[in-house]
Parts: sequence; structure tokens; C-alpha cells
Amino acid sequence: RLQVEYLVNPNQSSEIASATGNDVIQGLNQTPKTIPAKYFYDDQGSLLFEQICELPEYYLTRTETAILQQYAHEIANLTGHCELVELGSGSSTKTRILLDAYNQLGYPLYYIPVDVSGGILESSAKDLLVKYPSLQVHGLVSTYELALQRLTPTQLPSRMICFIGSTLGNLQPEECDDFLSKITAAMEPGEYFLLGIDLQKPKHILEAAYNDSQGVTAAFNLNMLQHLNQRFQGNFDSNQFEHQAFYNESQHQVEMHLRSLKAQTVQLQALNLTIAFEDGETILTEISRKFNLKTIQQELQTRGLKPLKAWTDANQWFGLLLCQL
Ligand code: AVJ
Repeated sequence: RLQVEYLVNPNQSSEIASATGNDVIQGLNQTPKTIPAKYFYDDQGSLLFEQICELPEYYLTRTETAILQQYAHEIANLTGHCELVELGSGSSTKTRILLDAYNQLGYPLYYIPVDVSGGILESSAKDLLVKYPSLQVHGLVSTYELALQRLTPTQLPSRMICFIGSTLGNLQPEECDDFLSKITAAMEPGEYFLLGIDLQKPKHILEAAYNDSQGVTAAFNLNMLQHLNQRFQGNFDSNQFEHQAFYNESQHQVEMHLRSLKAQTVQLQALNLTIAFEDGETILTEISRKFNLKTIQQELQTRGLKPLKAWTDANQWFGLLLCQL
């Protein structure tokens, strides 16, 4: 009942698409320097992210979980029997709420988790199989883009692509457009898209969520340098960088940076790359955009994704949107 595929990009080398590092070379040669947020998620980064989700200041996961707990049955009733594809499945903790709802309707479960971290995908898939006797899992260790290209037509009456956890917020507006086009291209008419997004709110709440008092978010941010070291034979010294996170109010986005504590030079041997940092220079490692529910609904609507229903919490801190192509 479990199949896990490690997808390789036929247009590139025999590594998974993100392993070639062209995006790292490009980002570090830019001014200001930047590294794609997906490089947070090696096995250690995925574990640190799990810890972030438990932090008192990090309201996102808790709030989205509560919305799912309250409305999963309504979602299952709206879509009927469908295959679940989840982009960025991680530990699949929130997905269990959805699986429970479909399970209770008596539907055999078919789940396609997609994640760049194979370790966490395999271990959580195995746990799920124990809990759900009817479940079949076909995991894809892959970037989202590649996985969307590889989806084959479902055998079930319908399919729902789940993109929860506000991962959409990591994409720049242009990347977001491009991503949504890839989503609709991968969907058949009548299929569903479930989107979880963090909503705009006062600065102090956001800044606390990304500067937790236990320093887990700082460790998560700095772990990206260790990941790059391992992956590309690098010599980043993570003691010579510090975590920085703030809300950019005009852009409605939290920005995470790594700030160089001195003038220094770093090598990534496998990429043939030498990078010079000035004292105080920063690398942008993540944007986390905060959305307006009405605006995003209109945007989805113009792409042919009809918003069927939107749910939120009492504070209106987080939004969950069900759309149909
Ligand atoms: C997984 C993209 C939703 O943007 O809040 C958590 C990642 N970064 N703390 C977010 C994250 C810092 C997270 N997302």
C-alpha cells in the first residue's frame, strides 16, 4: 500500500531537480543575496520546522489545525470521494484531520504526499498506513513543479490538491502566478484545490511568531547554511551569521534574513562558487506573505478556480479556501 518515488528531472542531471544548485548560484550572485526557502527543509530543517509549529508564538499551525478540525467534514461533504494530493506534506499531521473526515464517510483513501524531504515523507507515510487500513499512499519526493507535471489521472471520482500551511506565502508574486498556472494545468475541470493562507494582522503578532523566545526559528534559519555545506561541500560558519526577521508592512510580508557578523568569504566547492560577504550584509532566506482573503479569492477566480467556500478563525488570523476548477 506504500510506494515512494524519488523524482528526477529528465532535463537536468540525475539528481532531483533542486539538487543541481543553479538556484543557489543565482541567488548568491544577486544583490541583495538570496537563497530559495526550499533549502530550509533537509531532514534536520523539517524537524526544526515541526518544533516551530509547537511554539506558543507561532499561531499559524495551531490556528489552521483548529479550522480544519471544525470544517473537515464540511470539506469532505462538498468534494465527495476524492484523491488527496498534498504539496509540502511534511509530517502530514494536519492531513490526518482530512483523512479522518473522508474515512468517516466510508471512502477508501488515496493519498499522494509530495515533499522535498524523503526522510520525513517515508516515516509519516508509514505511520499513516498503520492508522488507516484502507489507505494507499503514493509519495513523491520532489519539488512541487516536477510533481505537478507527473500527476496521472485519478481513478477516483475526483481529486483535491491541498496546499495548506501558507506555503504559498513563500513565493514572490510572479512565482505565485506561475505556480497557480501550474496548479490549474495539472487539474481536470471539476477537481478541487484547498489552500491555507496566513492573513494580514498587526506587526507585533507577526514579529513575535518569527522571533520566538526559545530561538527555534533562529536555529531553523541558520540550519540552511549547514544544509548548503552538506549538499554542496560548503564552509559556511553558522556562528558568523545571525537570524533576523521583521514584518515589511508595505509589502505585507515577513522577511527572514541571515546577517553576516563580519566581512568573510565562503566557498561552496561542489558549485565552484566563492561568495564574499561584507560585515552586516544579509541573505534573504524567506518571504512569508500575508494575504487578504477577498483579494486572493478574486485572484483565484480570474484563474478559473471558483472559490466554493472560505473558512477562518474567530480572530481572522488564518484562512482556508476551497476552490473548484
Ligand atoms: C511553512 C512557509 C508557512 O512562512 O511561516 C516558519 C515557514 N519560517 N518560521 C512560514 C517558517 C519561519 C512557514 N511556512
